[in-house]
Amino acid sequence: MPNLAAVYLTNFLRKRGHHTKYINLFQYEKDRLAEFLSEDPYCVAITTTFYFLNFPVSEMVEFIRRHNPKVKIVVGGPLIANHARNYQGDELKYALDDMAADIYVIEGQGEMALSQIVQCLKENGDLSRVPNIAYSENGSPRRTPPVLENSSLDENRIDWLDFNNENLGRTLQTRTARSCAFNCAFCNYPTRAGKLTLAGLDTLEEQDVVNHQRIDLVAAVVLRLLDHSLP
Ligand code: B12
Ligand code: SF4
Repeated sequence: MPNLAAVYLTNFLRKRGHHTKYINLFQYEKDRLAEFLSEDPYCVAITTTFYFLNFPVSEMVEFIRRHNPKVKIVVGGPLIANHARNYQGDELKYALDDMAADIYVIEGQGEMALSQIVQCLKENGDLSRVPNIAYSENGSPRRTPPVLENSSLDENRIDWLDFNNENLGRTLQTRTARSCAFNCAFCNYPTRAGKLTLAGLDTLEEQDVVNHQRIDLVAAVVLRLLDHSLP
C-alpha cells in the first residue's frame, strides 16, 4: 500500500512543475533510493507521519549523505510539528540538529513550503523568503515566520494514473478529509492538523473512477495474458 503522504507530496510537487520521484519504504528500497540519488536531485524530502522518534530519520539522513553528500535534505510532517510544539529555543535546536538534515518544515501541512524550497534551491534563491522553515546558515539557526497553509484537498487530489508506472500494490487509499471530527483526550492529531476539512463529492467520485480505471487496466492485462497463454 503506498504511503499517502509520499504520494500526495510527489503529486503536489509534480502539479507545480517539479520533477519528482518517491520511494515507499526505505528499508526495502535502498537500491532505488541510491539510484535516484545518483541522478543528483536538488533535494530529498523525508516524511515523518509515522515517527515518534528521530532515529528512523537519522538513519535515512546518514544513508542519503553517504550516497550524495551535496543533496539538501528536507524533513517535515508530524515529528517536526511535535518537536516544535514540545520544545523551544535551544531545546528545539538540539531536537532538530540530532537528525542532521538541512531544512525542517514546521507546519501542520507544509506542502506549499516544500514546493517553495524546491523552487528556491533550483534558482539558488534565498531560503529566508520561504515561510514555516528552520535551517542553519553559517552555523547559526534560522527560523522563518509561520504562515498558515491551507491547500485545497480538491485542487490537489492525487492523479493516480500519473503513478501507473510505480509499483502501487493492491490497495490504494483515498483522502477524504484533513484533520479529525473527534477530539480524543490522548490524541494531538486534531490540534496539529487544524480545522476539519472535507474533500468535495466530485473529488471522491473522481478518485473512485480512477481506482476503477486501474482495476480495468489490470483486468485488461490479465485478459491479454490469458489470451496469449491459450493454445
Ligand atoms: C492510514 C494511517 C495508518 C496506516 C498507514 C498505511 C500506509 N501504508 O500509509 C497504518 C494502519 C498502517 C498505520 C500505522 C501506524 N500509525 Co497511523 N495513521 C494513519 C492515518 C489515519 C492517515 C495517515 C495519512 O496517510 N494521512 C494522509 C497524508 C497525506 O497526510 P499526512 O501523512 O498527515 O501528511 C501531511 C502533512 O503532515 C505533511 N507532511 C508529511 N510528511 C511531510 C514531509 C515533508 C518534507 C513536508 C514538507 C510535509 C510533510 O504533508 C501532508 C499533507 O499536508 C493517520 C491519522 C490521520 N488522519 O492522519 C494515522 C497516524 C499517522 N498514525 C499514527 C501512528 C502512531 C501509527 C503507528 C506508529 C501505530 C503503531 N503504534 O503501530 C503505525 C506506524 C506504521 C509504520 N510502519 O510506520 C499517528 C502518528 C502520530 C505522530 N507521528 O505523532 C496518527 C496521526 C494517528 C494518531 N491519531 O495518533 N497508520
Ligand atoms: S482524535 Fe485522534 S485518536 Fe481520536 S479519532 Fe481522531 S485521530 Fe483518532
